[in-house]
Amino acid sequence: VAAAPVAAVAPAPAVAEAAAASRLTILFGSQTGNSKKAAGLVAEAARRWGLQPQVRDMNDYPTKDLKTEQLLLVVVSTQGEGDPPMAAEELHQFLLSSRAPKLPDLQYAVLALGDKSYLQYCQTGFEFDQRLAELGGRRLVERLDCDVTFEDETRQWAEQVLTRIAELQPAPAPVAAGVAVTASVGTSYAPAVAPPPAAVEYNARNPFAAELLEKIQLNGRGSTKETYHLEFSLADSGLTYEPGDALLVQPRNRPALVQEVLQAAHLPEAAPVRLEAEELDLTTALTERLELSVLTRDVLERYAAIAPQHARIREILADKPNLGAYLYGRDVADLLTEFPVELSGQQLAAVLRPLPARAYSIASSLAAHPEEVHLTVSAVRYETNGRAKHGACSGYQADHLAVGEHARVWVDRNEYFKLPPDAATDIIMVGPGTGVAPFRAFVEERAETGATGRNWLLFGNPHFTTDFLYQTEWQQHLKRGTLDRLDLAFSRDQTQKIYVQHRLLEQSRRVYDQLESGGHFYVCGDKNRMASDVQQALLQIIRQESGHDADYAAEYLRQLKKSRRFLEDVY
Ligand code: 2AM
Repeated sequence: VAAAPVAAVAPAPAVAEAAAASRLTILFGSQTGNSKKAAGLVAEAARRWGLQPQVRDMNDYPTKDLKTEQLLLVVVSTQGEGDPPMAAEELHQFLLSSRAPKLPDLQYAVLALGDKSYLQYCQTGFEFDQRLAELGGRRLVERLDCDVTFEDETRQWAEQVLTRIAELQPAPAPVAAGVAVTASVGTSYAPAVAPPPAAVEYNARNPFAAELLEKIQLNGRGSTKETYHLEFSLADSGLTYEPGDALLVQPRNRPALVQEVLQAAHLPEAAPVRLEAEELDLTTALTERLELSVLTRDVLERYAAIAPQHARIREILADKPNLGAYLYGRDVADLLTEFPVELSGQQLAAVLRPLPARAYSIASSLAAHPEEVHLTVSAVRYETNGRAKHGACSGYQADHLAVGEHARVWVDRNEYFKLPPDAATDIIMVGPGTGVAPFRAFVEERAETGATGRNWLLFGNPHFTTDFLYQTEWQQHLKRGTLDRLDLAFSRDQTQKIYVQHRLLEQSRRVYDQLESGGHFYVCGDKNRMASDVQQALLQIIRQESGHDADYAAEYLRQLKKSRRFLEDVY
């Protein structure tokens, strides 16, 4: 696509001078690439305003550069319950420490990406925003907290920021159009061209209807786990992906839950509602469009506003330390039952949040399965408040989506969780439970492309007999030499728990040797316990095998992360 011509305006000399003094930096901290993408959108807007922003990755940003910034736009996501992305860890830590410099000359704004289903939604962006102000920085505009769909909001926010930046600069003398502009800030006062039309792609507004070709229960009878292997067709979509990417699946709420919500709200199925200028009946809205199976703080806040008689809701919201515990395991039907109010279908729809798609690490390689995408999905089921609960999207795929039916999907690139660029590089893959999914894709891809690097997988699950996911495939890869080593940790096959990190520690020397010779190390799966335990094991291995102390090991791991040889896809 050719770049549209920019009707640029040359700066008046005085302005050009002022402008040359101020640089615009867009600094992003990204885990999967979304913040990088958002930073790119902001940069694109800035260029349309005639600016030449520097787009920089926090991962490679020397902390000493902070002092030199004058106009800084921070774009950062939050991982899980309030953690910065790996690439932002160092800058974040530095900024929050007492070593951080005063920043009296800084003007800044923060764009925070997050996921509203977590309580600590956009926490990292919040912390950057607070701390930059504490250090003397002045906010250009209020921080924007974006949920998983961020593109439109990001573009709007960028316009707001750029308008503000333009206001801060003295007005230029009007000059003839057509002159190329190379100065930075304050040289142009309106977007020169309209945003280019986005390339045709599948996304939340334009999902691809993928036919389910196959659904197989991977666990044996009597297992505590319920894991499905799903194969979707991408035929005629043009959709592509790489190992390490994720597939977004748009769930539908289960009919039983929709009925429970309707009953708890005393509303008729056909009550009319408007959602984004669209007329729907309430049943359709509750099934297709609105989140029912998890309760989030924003929903509780809006509900409190229409239920003033329930002072208890306001107490719950005010009790910050216990809010998470209250929300956990509750759904919209629980809320409506616990705090009944009289409301219309439209009011209910306005209280609820949009039903977001869920991301699954892709379990297949396109090279091995042309025009298909495979997932490994664990059905989430539990009981709280005396009611059976089901994960919205895992339940949809496990119980409702039948072979031959279509699910709405699109691909979410994970820019960093990728195979090494050099096919000769050794890889260690730690993937217990459904964390094994992307490694099936990795090994398939490497087998198809004839990569020569060694592939080592560490897998764990409760029991060998019922939970050895993709057992025959791994055995075939071992036989063919496309898998060099497979270490298994069946945690409950003996009285003492054995986990993947124990297997790593048993192979301490081998792990260290592979890292020393340039190998990559991947972890996928449970974030809260497994991933941190695996990191601890790795630190112990580095200490033990190098003969150095804990500081050395920490620095070694830090360097692995910086060079993106230690990579996580954890949830
Ligand atoms: P457990 O449930 O028997 O404790 C996939 O869920 C596998 O990861 C299971 O075998 C589970 O063991 C295991 N697991 C649980 N906690 C873990 C941890 N902290 N580190 C590594 N594996 C863990």
